[in-house]
Amino acid sequence: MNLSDLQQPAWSRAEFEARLREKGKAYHIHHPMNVLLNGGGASREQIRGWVANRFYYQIAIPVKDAAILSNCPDREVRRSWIQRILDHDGFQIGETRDEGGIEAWIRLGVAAGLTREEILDLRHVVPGVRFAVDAYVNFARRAPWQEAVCSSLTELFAPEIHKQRLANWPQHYPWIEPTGLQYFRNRVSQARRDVEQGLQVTLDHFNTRPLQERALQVLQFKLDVLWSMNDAMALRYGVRT
Ligand code: AHQ
Repeated sequence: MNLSDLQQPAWSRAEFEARLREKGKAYHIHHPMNVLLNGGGASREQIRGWVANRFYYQIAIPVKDAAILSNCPDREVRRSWIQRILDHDGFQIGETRDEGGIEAWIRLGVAAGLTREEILDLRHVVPGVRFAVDAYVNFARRAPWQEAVCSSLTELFAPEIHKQRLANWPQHYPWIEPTGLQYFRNRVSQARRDVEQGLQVTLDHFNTRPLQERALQVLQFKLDVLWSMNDAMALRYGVRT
């Protein structure tokens, strides 16, 4: 950002949203690791390694979202945002029980041939995945809550990646028990709902040109978190990048 940017008028909401969406070009759907996975070329070891490493990201999400809640003084925002923690951790409210996304991810791992124990004890998580995920959680703890909300907008691009898995994995990886893909089915609609709220908060809060430029930087940081996770997994599991 240079001096002239600081004096520029803010982009319209539509222009600002378009620039956020334009960053989808750097989404990890384009990473060679995901291209291999969704193209059907992954080995059992590569699939299992990806699931076991991504588990560390999945268990970090509710911790990250709780950090945002703890920094957010706005009850209306918290009332919606708290749903994300329930989605991942699951809940029992009266007669209504939901196992949650973390449990669904463990079932994905078991469906792919991992044991519950080796998923939960994180033995397969490589340092680069751990550091990228920890950077995301620590960002959410210390950044202004609106910036942490903005960083979740990589999910603008997530429905597509989940739909790709649902479309391609059953034919490419028939050895994965199909019920294991339930997590992806759940996320298509949950991501859409989550992104609606995240986008409105972002478009409302980042309302000057310098703030809008900052929002793009924050989204790029999170895109880099996802990309770095895939770099570390590709290195460990022999995927050429
Ligand atoms: O399963 C994913 C998920 O629950 C979330 C929450 C959200 C956030 O708060 O940052 N991002 C996210 C993502 C999930 N799955 C990833 C994938 O490729 O399966 C995509 C990821 C994202 O786009 O940030």
